[in-house]
Amino acid sequence: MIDEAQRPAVLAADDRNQPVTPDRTVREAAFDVMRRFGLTTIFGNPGSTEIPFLTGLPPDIHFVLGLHEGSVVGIATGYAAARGEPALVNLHTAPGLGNAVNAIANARDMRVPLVILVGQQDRRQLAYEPFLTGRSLERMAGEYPVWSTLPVRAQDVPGAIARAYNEAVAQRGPALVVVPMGDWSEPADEFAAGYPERTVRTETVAPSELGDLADMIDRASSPALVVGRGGDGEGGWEGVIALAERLGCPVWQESFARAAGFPQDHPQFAGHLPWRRCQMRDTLAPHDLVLAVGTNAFRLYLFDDPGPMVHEGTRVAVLTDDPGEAHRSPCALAVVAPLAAVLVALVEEVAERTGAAGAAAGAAGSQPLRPPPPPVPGPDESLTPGHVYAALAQRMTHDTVIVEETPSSQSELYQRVPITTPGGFLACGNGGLGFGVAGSVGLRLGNPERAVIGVVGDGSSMYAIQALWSAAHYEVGVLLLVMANGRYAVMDNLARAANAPAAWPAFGSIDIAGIARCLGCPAINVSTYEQLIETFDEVLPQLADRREPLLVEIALG
Ligand SMILES: Cc1ncc(C[n+]2csc(CCOP(=O)(O)OP(=O)(O)O)c2C)c(N)n1
Ligand SMILES: [Mg+2]
Repeated sequence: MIDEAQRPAVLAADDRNQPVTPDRTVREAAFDVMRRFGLTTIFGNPGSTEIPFLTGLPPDIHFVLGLHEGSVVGIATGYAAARGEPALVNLHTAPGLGNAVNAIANARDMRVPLVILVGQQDRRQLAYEPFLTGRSLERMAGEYPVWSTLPVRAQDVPGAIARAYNEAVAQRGPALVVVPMGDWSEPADEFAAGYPERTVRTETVAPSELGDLADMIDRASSPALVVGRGGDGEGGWEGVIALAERLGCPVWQESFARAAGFPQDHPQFAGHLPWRRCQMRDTLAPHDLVLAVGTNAFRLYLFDDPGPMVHEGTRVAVLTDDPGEAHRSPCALAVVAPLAAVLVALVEEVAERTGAAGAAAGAAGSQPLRPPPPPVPGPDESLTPGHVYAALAQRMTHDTVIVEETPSSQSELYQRVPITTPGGFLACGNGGLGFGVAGSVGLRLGNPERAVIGVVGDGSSMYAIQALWSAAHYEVGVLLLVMANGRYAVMDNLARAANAPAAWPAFGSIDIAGIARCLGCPAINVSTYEQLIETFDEVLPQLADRREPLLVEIALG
């Protein structure tokens, strides 16, 4: 595949064989790299070390302000996920990068590509450690960036940005370039760090490479699939559907889903795999082969059991585009390959199962998944998450994107709101709260045609609440449903399970709709079933066309 982002923006003036004008600066050369790679929107929060870069921007370079760096990177992550290509972030030396580290970690675990420029003091006085010096900024985010550099000299900055783009694409994650502030005004050097004019990334798979996996599948009497992040997207869905239907087998979504890998209204969809090992083992026990597609085998959470993830009679294979996912999976066979292509090839290689075997395998997954809607609450009864999700599922449009960050009612959301289109679900990758609000804003910004609903806990909403200002300012028509139970319910549940009183109080009095309004974001409070239905009926049909955000704070019992 040729990187499409690199095609249209190839400028004759930037041809590397052309002589550069002598007064061209590093900054101008960097802008040309940004144009070439489609990085013309900068998500950032500025400081004095960014003045030389961010003042007097050319008209084709746009800036999106976030009021905290966690929000900046969260918005950029949503934007990049919506567009399927890297987004550009600019952060302010140690304070900015420090505030952004968890969001960077999350982008890495969501496998979303970002190019992150981090400001730094001027090289000419760094030895004196002046105010705002960042120490080893290229290492501050630890192992989370997929690639990180402080260019050897100013003239290498444009090439480093190109390299960061390519590393972010190839390794699917955030790549980081530290840029000392004086570098931008240095003269460019056309023979400094270079990069390929175009990059071809092979996306093909030879059927002969799939013989062992196809044999394993054909020899299995009752195979099953567990799908993850990597299967999301048109190609992935088509491939997984074709494979599942050829095998007539059940398909589970991995636990703590980051993205949906299979249509959740498909008759072979079996639900979300439990994360507890004993439940995982028992769930998968009827299957002599489980193939993890687009994820590792398997995503765990708290350590609850020292035993294996599957019973002795269940073999495991992994098919993923991420070498790390393959290499950490205890399995009989791992295949690392571009997912859409490998699925097309694999479907051709495995025998079609018809009749009893296929039907039986399919039936194993077809337990009743969707509970009936809860009864309408009486006049003195409070709303529950079930009311909200049942009403939402009945009314949201088919291709709505749901962003989930609602810890105590996550499983109820999974049960009641089936995801039926590729790209229709996103959640944070590393368990860190904050992506819910910021990511929803970025997703909608990156795909203004598609309805985006962030379903977030009231506690969760506070971790990146400033993103609402960006949504209002940049006219981002995202809907946020805040599940307001006045506390960290999931933490309270864990404390109860530990049989000990929680150290943390409830926070019932936070007026989240009020905070939203203070940030310029329209907001309403809902506390009755009638208000809920009225709001949904008014807002949901028009959601894809909205040009301003809306936060709905839903009071729950
Ligand atoms: C950045 C960050 N800090 C703390 C946590 C730990 N944590 C996980 S869930 C949770 C509470 C979430 O509360 P809320 O959003 O209100 O959801 P509820 O449990 O009430 O449904 C906390 C604090 C985390 N995951 N991420
Ligand atoms: Mg809560």
